[in-house]
Amino acid sequence: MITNPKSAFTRSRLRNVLCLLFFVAAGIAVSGEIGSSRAIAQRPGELISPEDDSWGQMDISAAAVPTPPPCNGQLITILDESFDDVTPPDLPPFWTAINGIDPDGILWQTSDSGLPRPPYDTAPNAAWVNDPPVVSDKYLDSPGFSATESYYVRLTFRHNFNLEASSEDPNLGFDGGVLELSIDGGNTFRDITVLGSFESGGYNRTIATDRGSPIAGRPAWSGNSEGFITTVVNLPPELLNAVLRWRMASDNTGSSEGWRVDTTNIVWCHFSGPPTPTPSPTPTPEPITLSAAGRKVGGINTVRLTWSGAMSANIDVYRNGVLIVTTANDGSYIDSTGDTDRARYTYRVCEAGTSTCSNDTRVRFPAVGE
Ligand SMILES: [Ca+2]
Ligand SMILES: [Ca+2]
Repeated sequence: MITNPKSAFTRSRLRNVLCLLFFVAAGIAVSGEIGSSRAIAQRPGELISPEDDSWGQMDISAAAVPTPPPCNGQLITILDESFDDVTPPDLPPFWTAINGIDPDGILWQTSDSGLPRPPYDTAPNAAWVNDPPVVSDKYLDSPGFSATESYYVRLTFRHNFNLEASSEDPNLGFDGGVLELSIDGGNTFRDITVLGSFESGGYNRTIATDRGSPIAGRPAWSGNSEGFITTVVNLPPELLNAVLRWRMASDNTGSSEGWRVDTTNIVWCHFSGPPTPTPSPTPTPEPITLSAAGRKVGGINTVRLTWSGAMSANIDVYRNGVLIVTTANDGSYIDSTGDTDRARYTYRVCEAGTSTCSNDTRVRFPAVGE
């Protein structure tokens, strides 16, 4: 069991150092000089046998990460942790467990057995914390990370929770988990929904306000997920010294099995060169369609024109190739030709002053009695 929570001062100073190391390691990994920024945890004097090396399993787990959105730039992985290279209860390097309220000395830790089942998403371990029958507030903090000049920063993780909740009200939780984000190196945290947003797998209940929970009244994961589920989070596109916190808070009575987190992954789509604008479809101009109907009005050949599709304010009306009027583009015009004899007319309308025109439409007036 990990005990002896570090003092805030030591933790803060340590985090700054570790953040720097993490960035350096991540940068090397990105540049391709080494294959991964992961390190196998090793206690002093402890040897790690080849059988304990689970690189193959890690590759499998990486394939399980949901496909990120298309990246019109350089896709960089800045966090990829499945907790499988350590011996429970140790956490991987740069991960921190802290109890804000600590009734039992049990911190977030890695686990390979027990409840809730299954014990991991990728074998053999997941991070886990208990759900005690008293008020507690337990934090699992990620390594620090940064992203800048990004199209998006996306977190995915898998988790399995069974935390005490109302059996009568499916929207009410008693003990719950929330995800928080710090953008100041771990000094202050806010709920992820304040700074980012859930793409999928977000909170499912609201924590009761009358049972002493440190997260009373907040949306949270609570109840029974019945196995591992996937949560996808859109993080802010600009992040400096960011830290994620999985926070389990329990109230003053009743317990359950706890919360497991596994297969955490953050990818960052970085600008590389000038952004290529998304090609927008070339607008297809709607054709101007014209129809015409003729009748005698007081013996005069009169034609009603109707059209659609013109985009201009005014319309030029041509009869037999001659501009007879420029009129409002209100969709219709009545042409009193002044003729009384048999006649044929060919009409066309155009957007005023342009050659963007309709089809030709013909109207025939027969001779009287014809
Ligand atoms: Ca795992
Ligand atoms: Ca409880």
